Amino acid sequence: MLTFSQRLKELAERGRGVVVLTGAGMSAESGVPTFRGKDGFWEKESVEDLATPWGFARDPAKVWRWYDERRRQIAACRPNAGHLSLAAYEARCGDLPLVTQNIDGLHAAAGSRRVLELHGNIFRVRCERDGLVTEDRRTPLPVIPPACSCGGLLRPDVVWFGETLPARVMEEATAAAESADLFLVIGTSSVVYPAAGLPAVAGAAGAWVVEINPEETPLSDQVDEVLRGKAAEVLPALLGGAP
Ligand code: BJW
Repeated sequence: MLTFSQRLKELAERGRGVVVLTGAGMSAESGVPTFRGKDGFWEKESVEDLATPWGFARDPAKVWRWYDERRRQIAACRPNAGHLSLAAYEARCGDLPLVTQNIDGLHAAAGSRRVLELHGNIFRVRCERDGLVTEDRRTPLPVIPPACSCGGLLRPDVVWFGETLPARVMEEATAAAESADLFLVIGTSSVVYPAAGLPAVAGAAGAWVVEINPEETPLSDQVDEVLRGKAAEVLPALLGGAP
């Protein structure tokens, strides 16, 4: 049985200064696999081969086959009750900065309007030669690896290890964390930086920091409150469900 502190209930009810950070666990109940843990990608796949710029330079077709399969899988997924709860809460509050490490687009699909995608989006491609970014939702892609009209190699418009995050998005996420009264950290293992540093930014600026996760993480003993449960169950109970 989940219980919420009085402070959390008041802050959630007030609905001002609420900021959200999500990770792969947010989409787990939609059917999108996570990265770490026993069923996570990194149990069976090599991070170095698939999620680094040097892995892509070595074998773009291998990386693209993996992304093509993930695009196919994600295209079949729908927002879950947690995504829908956040979108409905934003509609009631008027503003809800939603910082996400997820590349699946499910927050926008649920109707969230202020989504800050720290690690890009799997349905965008970027040309390695001219830098042009375009949306491409085709699954499967007709040719692997895909090429730009300029002849350059296309890559997924996502952020791999060793690459910097989009500067403006990171600035906006940091500013949101600094001004938060309530900071909800949902479904992330909190090991990948700089995203994993945002709860500390919010906490240092005075926010009540709450972790929502069925498992313990390195962040668990640094937050003000822990809600041990799944996002699709905890969020409707805390913020209300979708209308
Ligand atoms: C549920 C649930 C349910 C399950 N409900 N919850 C400082 C210190 C140390 C290292 C670094 C540092 N600063 C930078 C680094 C290096 C590196 C890093 O952090 N390394 C650490 C791993 C050690 N960071 C970077 O390289 C970043 N760039 C950067 O910092 O640039 C500056 C720089 C450049 C060069 C040198 C130094 C600095 C870039 C990071 C990019 C991460 N990219 C990926 C792939 C994105 C594209 C794609 O999806 O293909 O992003 S890796 C992967 O991890 C993905 C995720 O967004 C990210 C985080 O994972 P997440 O979301 O936390 O998922 P999981 O699977 O780990 O956890 C799921 C959680 O959900 C679990 O806790 C479950 O319990 C929970 N859960 N079911 C709620 N139903």
